[in-house]
Amino acid sequence: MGLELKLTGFNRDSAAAMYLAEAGVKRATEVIISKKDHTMDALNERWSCNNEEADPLFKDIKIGEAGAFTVSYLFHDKRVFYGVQDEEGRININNAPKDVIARLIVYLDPASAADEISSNIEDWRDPDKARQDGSPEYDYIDEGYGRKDTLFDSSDEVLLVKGMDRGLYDRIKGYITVYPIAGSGCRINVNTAPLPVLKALGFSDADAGAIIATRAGSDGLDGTQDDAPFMNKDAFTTYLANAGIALPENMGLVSCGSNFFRVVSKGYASGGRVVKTVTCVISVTAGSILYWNEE
Ligand SMILES: [Ca+2]
Ligand SMILES: [Ca+2]
Repeated sequence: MGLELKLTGFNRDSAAAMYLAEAGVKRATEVIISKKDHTMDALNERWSCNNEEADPLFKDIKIGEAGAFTVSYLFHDKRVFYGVQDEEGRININNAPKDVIARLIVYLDPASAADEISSNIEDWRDPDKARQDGSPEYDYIDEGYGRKDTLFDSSDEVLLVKGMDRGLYDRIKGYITVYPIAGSGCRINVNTAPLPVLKALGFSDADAGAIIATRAGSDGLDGTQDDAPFMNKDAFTTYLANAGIALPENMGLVSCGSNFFRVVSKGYASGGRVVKTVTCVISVTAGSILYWNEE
């Protein structure tokens, strides 16, 4: 009887933690959807890196007696940002050109066979069965499964691709996305993209560093009041010219705003002893949820 009561209590707390996490998703979705104009999205806006002291939105938000939620993410410099992540600060492995993926891999793991692995990623996702030079795509007979020849449904699916191992995947997973899976192509928001993603666009180390230093403002930190984001692609192009930075090979992918955002919301019930996490990816243009995961 005692055990049964305990289990019932645990189930109740689990359900409460899940509802709290969902409340965080609802809050985050409202904040990002209520921003109507996404021609420019920057890291110092309230959806991305909110000032929780002045305007509590995402950090340890208490809901009655049930518990609390927190919507946050670890920025690549290890600071915790309270808000939503820009999915277009990542590289879309479904739509990015092969050379962009190759540059990301070689930057994050210089010892890897980046060219071959990125070719294998392209072979995996494209419908044809031969490379441009006419050579056959890898057949995966030894692995015991077939090559997909269609788009990735999730990032970890890339682990099935020849040459991709857990070590390399762990290095790149924070910089890749599969959303949008089809349709709108690949865009990279230079206001939110971290250094490895700017490198993947074709910028040098020094130029990628200069871009971040410019957008981050005088304190040198992304996501603070003094940030100076690029207002649109023309402004970015003008900045590059004035700074003497050559246009990168993949300039066509550059954008300054985003349509896709990732929410990671944690619900805490029973004094924080029971935690549930909801991760979702939303399209602000379609107003729809592309991905939803509860754990
Ligand atoms: Ca193929
Ligand atoms: Ca700043």
